[in-house]
Amino acid sequence: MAAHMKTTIVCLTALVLAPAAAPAATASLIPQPVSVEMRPGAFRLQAGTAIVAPPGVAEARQVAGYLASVLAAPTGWQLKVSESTYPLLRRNAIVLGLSGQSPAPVQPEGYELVVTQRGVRIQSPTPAGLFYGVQTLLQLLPPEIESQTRREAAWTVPCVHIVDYPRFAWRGMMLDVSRHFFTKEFVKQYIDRMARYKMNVFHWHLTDDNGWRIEIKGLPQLTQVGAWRVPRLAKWGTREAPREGEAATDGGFYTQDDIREVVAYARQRFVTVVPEIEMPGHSLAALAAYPELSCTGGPFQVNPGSNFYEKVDNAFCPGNEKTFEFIDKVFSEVAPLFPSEYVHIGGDECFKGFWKACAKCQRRMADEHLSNVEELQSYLVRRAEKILESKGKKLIGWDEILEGGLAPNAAVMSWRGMEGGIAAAKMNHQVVMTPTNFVYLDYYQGDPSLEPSTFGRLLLSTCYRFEPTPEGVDPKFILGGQGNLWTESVPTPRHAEYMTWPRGFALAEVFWSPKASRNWDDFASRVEMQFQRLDAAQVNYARTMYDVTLTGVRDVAGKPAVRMSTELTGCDIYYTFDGTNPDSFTAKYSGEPVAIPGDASVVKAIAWRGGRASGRVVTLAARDLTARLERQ
Ligand code: TNX
Repeated sequence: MAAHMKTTIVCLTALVLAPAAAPAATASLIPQPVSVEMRPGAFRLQAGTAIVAPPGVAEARQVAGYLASVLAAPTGWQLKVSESTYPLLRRNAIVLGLSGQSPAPVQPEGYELVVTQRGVRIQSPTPAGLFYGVQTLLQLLPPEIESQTRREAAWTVPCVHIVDYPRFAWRGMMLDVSRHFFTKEFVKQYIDRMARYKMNVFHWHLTDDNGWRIEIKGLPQLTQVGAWRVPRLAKWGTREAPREGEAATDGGFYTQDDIREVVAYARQRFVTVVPEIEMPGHSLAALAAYPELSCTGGPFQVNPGSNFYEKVDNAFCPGNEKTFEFIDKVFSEVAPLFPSEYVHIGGDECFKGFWKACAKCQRRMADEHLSNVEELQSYLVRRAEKILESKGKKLIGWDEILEGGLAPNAAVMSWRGMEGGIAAAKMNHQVVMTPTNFVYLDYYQGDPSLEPSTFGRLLLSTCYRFEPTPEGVDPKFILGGQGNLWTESVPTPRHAEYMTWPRGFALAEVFWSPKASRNWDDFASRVEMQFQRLDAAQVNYARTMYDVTLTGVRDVAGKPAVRMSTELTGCDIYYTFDGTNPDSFTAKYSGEPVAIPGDASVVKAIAWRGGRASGRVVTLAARDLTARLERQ
């Protein structure tokens, strides 16, 4: 690689030494590229700028078309796309080149981007690499480039030489469309946004207790019944169960044409769509449609977010052959819809209590010499693997699939920490790391008193510390990682965006950039620049990194006290205990926990940065803080 790069640099020296105009600007890119060398001057995009694709490669031509269409909305220019071989730069053109034609980094998905005052060149061994080079180029243009409508801006790109390639092959985002349904239009927007940060796997959680979302033509009840539930708004888990005769009006599903449309859209952005069909647990919606596949026989209703777990049977019966006929039918239709080599079968949190009391399950366990219900789940997963393999697919599942013995070729998605992933990798199985404490995008990202109700806690800075490759494991088994957006408490597209960004930025950088280049302060300042882009794109995001976090502690005398912290460095924190709003004239936090005065009913705090209020006032009842303290 090093020698190869040297040749590249020598070849390009003549180009990059274009006459100096302005001093070298800085770039604010996410994910941070492997190497960025800023040069003086800038390239000015104009109505007459040409986009040149290498001849005869449909996917590369399509990348050129993608670039032209993104640029068209904000600039109002329809840049011409042509095919031609240009070994080096062409004046006033953005030239995309596939290597073989000229030097470029050899990593698949890698690219080299050269911007001079004369023109832009992106080269890569693959069309995917060209696409990533295009993303970097877009981020070098002003934020207005993200706008869907015509904007006035100086469309310039600073001169730069970038060499870049990803750290991990699996750079995923998961969206749960069962707990709340999201339209195909939103799903496409979600995929477009993740692709802009060079993520490449969209894990589509299509089925669960609260809705079956994919049309299966041979099993029409799955969507006629399983896609709909009674409408509810209350906090998830506390919702009223369906009333007798109440109409199930809330929900939706994707037709197979919708699925093909989304898959094609993702493919144009080099994103692989991995479908998840949950089994044996988390299957109440399917059982509402086909109750004969359960141990108890039903009838069942699609769950609207009420508390039912362990009280209502929500697992397929592995003692019943009909279950396997069902799985075969579903996969026969699912497999050809998705080009992905993997199909996700879920496998998590299966309550097996009903299996213990089921005669068919007991018979199956005796016949197959299975000594416990975990092995019975493994029996089902192994058969699911065989079915998938007969349709040309590999199986991936949540780490519970390890419990009764791992299916021979299964890949494991580790969510209950990293342990499942470590165990699987040690058995030479492929692993995707998605531990709750680093990647669960449904968790609180700021103080719960300021945020819409959910559970857990995952700060942006914690996401950024995620390290997918554990010590003592051969890295070749770690495919990569993934952010998971579960949607029990995410009812709308705007809120899905709010939960995803900026934590998705942190994960994008963890999955793509060299481990050694991670730098929180630098990342945080790049996040601020990306906010301008999200504003221009009208994508929602959370500004929680500007807020104060309050933690209940005990001071040296054992009295209740409060610790105040911010994720951003360079902040001052101001607070009050008398109910008035804090600002830079009230008490300043020294860094040491402050004792809570005995008669104070409320603590309020705000961070200041650069002479201004940085975020929101956090207000907590003193007794809530003490309660938090008791829980710790
Ligand atoms: C656990 S992660 C689940 C999901 C929930 C999520 C909420 C996993 C495989 N199972 O069903 O939505 O927690 O954070």
